[in-house]
Amino acid sequence: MKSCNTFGRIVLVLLLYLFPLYLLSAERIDIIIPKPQKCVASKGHFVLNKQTGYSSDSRLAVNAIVYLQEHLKQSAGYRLSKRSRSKAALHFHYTLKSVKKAEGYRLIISKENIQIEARDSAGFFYGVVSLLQLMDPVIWGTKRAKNIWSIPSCNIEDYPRFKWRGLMLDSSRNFFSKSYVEKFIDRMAQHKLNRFHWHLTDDEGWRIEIKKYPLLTSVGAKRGPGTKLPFSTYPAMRGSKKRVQSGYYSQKDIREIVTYAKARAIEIIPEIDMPAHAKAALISYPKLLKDPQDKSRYRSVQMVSNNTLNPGMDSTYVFIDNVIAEVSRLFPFGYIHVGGDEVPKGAWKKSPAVVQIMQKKGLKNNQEVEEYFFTRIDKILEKHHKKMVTWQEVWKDKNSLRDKNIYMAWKSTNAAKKIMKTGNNVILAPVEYLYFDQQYRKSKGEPGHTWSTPVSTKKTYSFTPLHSSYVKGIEACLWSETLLNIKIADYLTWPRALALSEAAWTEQSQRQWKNFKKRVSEYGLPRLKIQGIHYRPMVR
Ligand code: TNX
Repeated sequence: MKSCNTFGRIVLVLLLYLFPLYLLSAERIDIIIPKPQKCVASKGHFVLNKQTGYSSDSRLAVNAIVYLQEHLKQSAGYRLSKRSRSKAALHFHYTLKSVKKAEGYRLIISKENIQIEARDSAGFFYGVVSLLQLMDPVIWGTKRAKNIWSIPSCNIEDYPRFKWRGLMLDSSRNFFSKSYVEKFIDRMAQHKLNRFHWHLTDDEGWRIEIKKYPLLTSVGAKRGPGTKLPFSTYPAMRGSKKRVQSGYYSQKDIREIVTYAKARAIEIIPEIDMPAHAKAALISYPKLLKDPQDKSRYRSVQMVSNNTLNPGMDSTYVFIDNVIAEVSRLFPFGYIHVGGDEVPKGAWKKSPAVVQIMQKKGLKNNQEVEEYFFTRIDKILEKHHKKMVTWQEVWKDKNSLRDKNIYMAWKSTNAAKKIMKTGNNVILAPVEYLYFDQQYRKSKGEPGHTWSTPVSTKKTYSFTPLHSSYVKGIEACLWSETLLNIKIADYLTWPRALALSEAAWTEQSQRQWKNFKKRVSEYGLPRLKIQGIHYRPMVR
């Protein structure tokens, strides 16, 4: 008994002594963005070349394999061939045992082989994304770069902190080509962002083809001289008044973009903004959406006049129902964003149709009219088997909207807290951390909006999301009033989106600005550079 005790003590002392040594030898690999939850380096490298074969035991790995092969094809000039498990060095393995969380993966790289384990398609995809990040950054380029790739040995166990890791692009204020939208999506995927919120309609342009209402795009997607949409803000703030800002996505374009995103583990949330921010729709179909007797005159915060759909007329709801029917068929994801932000104060005040509905339904003020409007919109979405995402303005203390809906808290964290208190779900998108349309720092030379505080990369990185089951995730917004070209769009997005990705993916305890900053300058920016992204060079 006594000797056993002594033996035990010796083992304990040895363990205590060896443990720190083990930690020292197991050096971390600080390359990947967003930082994995657990990543331990081991000795040596795996050498990937033309002869390397792969094996897979799951259909769920298909997107991941295609993505890897596309990058190899471009940068190495070959694809890996499929082999039996015993003859392959790169294995894709489905497991519920060692990977416990949705979208999680294990990536084990040794001198002899590489194993990527996951339980779903996103997990396999993220395993490949991490693998690619561990390779020479030229793997992200489009040019043939090298034949042999040396990948450091390591053991990674990873999963996302939030289920919703979003980035919004406003295609209305300034239009972005299909090819830019795809690039935008691909860059999101490279950093494990998984919700592309696509702001498709606003005062300045309707950008999605709706077969039932062709004027939405033949009229509502054209802005500038010679068109019906000459706004105070056209073609966009600070832009030339001579430029015509036109463009929309055909349904074919959209189907292709949805497929493109799906292959990269990204869901798209289309936004049809209503009842305000709807000037383009109103100009295209005034008879359906405007009360002809309405004498109200008002301007939005962005100074656009009379931009709100009339909530007192049945034709408004028929229109929305038909639009949502087409939108629902195009976008398979379970949520549609229906806006709800910034209804101007004076809207509908003098509309007889609204007065009538107020009397009929016992609605006391504009607020209650808005509530009535969204109750009907919620029913329309339910009919089309979709849940609703809206801006925070739609939330009310007591409302009859479905519990599964999600509110985007953009004004402040306090707003999010209030919403959560009533048992409702939120996405955190606070302007002072996550509005990528704001300047990085206050300066005349910096592009971007100035109406809020500047949002430096460091500020975005410092965002500490609330911890609650009602917080479904976080999202950054790239509004496009000042985005006159794609260089500005790139600049305002990167490197802030790197900080976003880590705030959304990595557990708080693993995050540290200094470490992030080092990773960004050593690896993050070179990866953006090789892709020709016009990022902001200073990481501050
Ligand atoms: C507010 S945030 C808006 C947008 C503008 C943005 C400019 C929100 C829900 N609405 O319409 O583009 O500010 O920063």
